[in-house]
Amino acid sequence: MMDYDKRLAQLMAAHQSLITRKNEQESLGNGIFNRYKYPVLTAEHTPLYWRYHLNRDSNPFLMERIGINAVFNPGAIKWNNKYLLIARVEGNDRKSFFAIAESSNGIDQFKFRECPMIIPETEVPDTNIYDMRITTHEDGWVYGLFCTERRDPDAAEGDQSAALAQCGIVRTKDLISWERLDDLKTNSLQQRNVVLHPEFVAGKYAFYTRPQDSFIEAGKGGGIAFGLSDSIEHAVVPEETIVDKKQYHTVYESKNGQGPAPIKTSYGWLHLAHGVRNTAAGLRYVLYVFMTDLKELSKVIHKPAGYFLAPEGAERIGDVSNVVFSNGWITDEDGKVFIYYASSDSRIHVATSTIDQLLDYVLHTPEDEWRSAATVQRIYKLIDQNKKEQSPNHH
Ligand code: M1P
Repeated sequence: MMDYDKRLAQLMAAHQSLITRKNEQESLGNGIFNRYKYPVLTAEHTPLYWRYHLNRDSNPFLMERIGINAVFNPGAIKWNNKYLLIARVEGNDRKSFFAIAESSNGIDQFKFRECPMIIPETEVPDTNIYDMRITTHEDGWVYGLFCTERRDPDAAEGDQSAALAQCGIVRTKDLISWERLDDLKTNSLQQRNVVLHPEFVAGKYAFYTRPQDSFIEAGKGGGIAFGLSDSIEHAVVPEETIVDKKQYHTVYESKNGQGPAPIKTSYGWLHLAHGVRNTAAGLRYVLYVFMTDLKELSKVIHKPAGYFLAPEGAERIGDVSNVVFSNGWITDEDGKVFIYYASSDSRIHVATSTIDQLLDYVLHTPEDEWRSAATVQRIYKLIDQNKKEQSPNHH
C-alpha cells in the first residue's frame, strides 16, 4: 500500500515550487524582444484539486482522475493591477475550456483562479471552445471572442473529423461572470481567429475575421479581413474586406490570422498575427507584425518582411510541433509590452518588448520584395551603409 500522505505532500511541494518559481530573462536577445527561460503556464500549473480527488478512501492511490493535456493560446488583459491570462486549457479528453491565471508582474508566478470559467452555451451547444481574444471596448464592456467548434451537420456518417468553426462572443464587466451573445454571422463557411476592434468605426462594431472555406485549409478564402456590424448582441458582418492576404513564398503562404486586438499608436494600429506555411514536416506557424492606418483601418501601411518570432529550441516540440501562436498581449502605462505566446499547442511563454521597440521594428525593418535577388540587394545596401558610417571620416 502506498503512502497516501507522502505522495500528497510530494505533489503539493512540486506544484508549489512550480507556481512560485522566478523567471529569468534570456541574455542578449535580438533587440526587438526578450524571451524568458521558463514557460509562464503549463498543464502542471493547474490546481491539484482540479485533477485529483483528494480523498484517501475513494482515491487510495492518489491517482489523477481528470487529466489536463495542455495549457496554451491565452487571451490577456491587465485587471486591477494584475496580469491576467485567459488560457485555453485542454483536458486529456481533447475538450478545451477557459481558465484565468493571474500574476503580479506578468512574467512569472501565474496562479490559476479557484475554478475554470463557465461559458454559457447557445441553443446549439459548442463541442469545443478555444483561443479567446480579449477586447476592452469603448462601449464599456470587456469582450471575449473565441472559436466555437461543432461537428459539421453535413458530414458523412463515417466522417468524424469534419467540423464547423465559428466565432462565439461573451462579455463581462468583472472578469467573473460572462454573458453569452449570439455567435457572429458572416458569409464564410468557417471562421477562426476573429477579433473585436476596441473602438467604434463609423458608429459600428468592427471585427477582424478570417474567412475560410474549409476547417484546416484556407482554400480560396483566407487572409485577415475586416468588417463592420451594427450590433454586438446579434453580430452580423455582411461584408469582409481583406486587409492582409496570404502570399506566395512567404511565411504566411498557406494561411494567416489576427493575433490579439491591435494596439493604437500615434503612427497606426500595431498588429500581431500568425502566418502558416506548409513544409515536408507539416505546417509551421510563426508570428509576424504589421501596422494599419489610423483612419483607413483595412489599409496596411507598414509590414516588415518575414517573421517576428518563430519557434525555437524546446518550443518546437509539442502536441502540434513547430507552432507559435499568440492571441494576447498587454501594454503597461510605461510602454512595456508583454507578448504571450504558446508553443506547439502545449504551453505558454512570455516575451517582453516596448512600444518604442515595436514601432522601430515595424517602421524600419525592410519590407518583403518577394525575390531572392532583392533580399541580396538589401543586404548589400546595409553592408555599404555600415562601411561608410564606420569609416574613420564618419561622425
Ligand atoms: O495548431 C495550430 C493552431 O491551429 C489553428 O489556427 P489556424 O486556424 O490559424 O490554423 C487553431 O486551432 C489554433 O488554436 C492552433 O494553435
